[in-house]
Amino acid sequence: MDARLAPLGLAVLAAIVVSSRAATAEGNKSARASAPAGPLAGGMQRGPTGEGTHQEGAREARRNWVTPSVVSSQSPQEVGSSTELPSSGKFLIHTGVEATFASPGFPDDYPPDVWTSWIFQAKDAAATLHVTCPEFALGGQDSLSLRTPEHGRQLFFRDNLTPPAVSSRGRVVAQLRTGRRDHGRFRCTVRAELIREVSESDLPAVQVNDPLCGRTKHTTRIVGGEAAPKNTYPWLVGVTTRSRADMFCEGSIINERFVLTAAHCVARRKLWVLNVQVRKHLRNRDSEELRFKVKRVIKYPGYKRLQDDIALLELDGSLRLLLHNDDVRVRPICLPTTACGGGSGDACFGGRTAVVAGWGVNQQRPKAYPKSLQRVELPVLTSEACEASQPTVITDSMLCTSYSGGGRDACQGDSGGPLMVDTGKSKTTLIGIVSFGKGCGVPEHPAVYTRVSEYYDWIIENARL
Ligand code: 4AZ
Repeated sequence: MDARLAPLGLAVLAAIVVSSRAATAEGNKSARASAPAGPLAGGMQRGPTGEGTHQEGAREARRNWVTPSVVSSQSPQEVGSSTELPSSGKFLIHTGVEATFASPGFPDDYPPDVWTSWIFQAKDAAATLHVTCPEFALGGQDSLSLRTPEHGRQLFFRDNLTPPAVSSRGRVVAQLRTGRRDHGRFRCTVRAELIREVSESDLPAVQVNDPLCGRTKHTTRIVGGEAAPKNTYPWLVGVTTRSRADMFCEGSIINERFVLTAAHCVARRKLWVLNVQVRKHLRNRDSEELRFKVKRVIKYPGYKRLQDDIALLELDGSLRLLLHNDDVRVRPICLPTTACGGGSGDACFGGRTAVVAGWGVNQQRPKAYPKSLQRVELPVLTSEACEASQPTVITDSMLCTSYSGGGRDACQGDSGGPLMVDTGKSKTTLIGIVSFGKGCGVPEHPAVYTRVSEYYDWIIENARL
């Protein structure tokens, strides 16, 4: 059982790059002209506060070695435009700038016995440095090392499967060390970007029938009852109590704050025990699920037993960030905007094939619950066929499905869940809410749903953000 509430803010640390790349041909040209020329140029000056022993210094001088400690003692050069950097040095990279550093002599091979170093720091302490090396062809045992506070020192050799790359909020120290007989070359870029977390107020509200609605990466069409692939119905939620890992009903996300379900699911429940499970696939504990408390239950005013079986659940939290984060596990479903009015027009969906999905029982006796979300494809009856089939009064605000041979149906535990049709352009629309039926899968007893199209105005009025 897992009744912990996931902190929404943490779950959706959407990142937006606010810097822009400032690489211009002009910038490159002028920087190239001003950069010191030749191998190791710019890397040989040793500052007065240079670290290391006198002996070490002599050896470095002899071999043209520029160790990180040598570079560390230098005062940093500001890099304010995209440029090619000298083959050693200490650099402060301005936000939005992408600079290049390469092995001495690049594009020719470096000479033997090289030790050279670069230290990069972002000018803005909040920026992140990204180093990537699109050209990387070292010789023998030669290595490029990249050191960051986050990941320590990483060594890259000739045989590395992927080219060197690191990102860091702190400084990046790069070192090239080569052998006496080896040769090769590399070219890397270093880029400073300001990454900040998006807050909800930066993003537009997600209203009913938002352009995001009803979209799913998977096709929603199926034949026969079966387990639904993960993320097929990202609007589908579990309606449960805070102490349960599974659910007693389903619901559908319709905007950033509201879930549509059946009134009979929540009519006799205490508000403070209700939970909504988002990103759910497994019926029981699912590590990807997010739970929300429910702030308000709005039952349709006319709700009475089987009549007007529809309710809105207002979540105690917003899905806005999750929805804008392009998380394929969370989406609102589209709602039909045209009332059927009891006729047989397109708006009534008679004869259409719809899909119902839920975690309800696969079998009534003995009761067998599925492990994961199930779905089944069912024909929608015309209003006349629906009315004729039921012993109870069927109103224009209800809708029926019935599979001719029986055996396919919504069942106990599927209540509140969505009956959906494909409305083209890879969109899915909620046409019914699982409400009731006599038994399950009995050919003469269709399943009855609340006809969502007849409640559009009430939904819009009550699911206001
Ligand atoms: C139920 O108890 C239920 N066959 C839902 C749908 C149907 C029957 C029962 C329709 O939640």
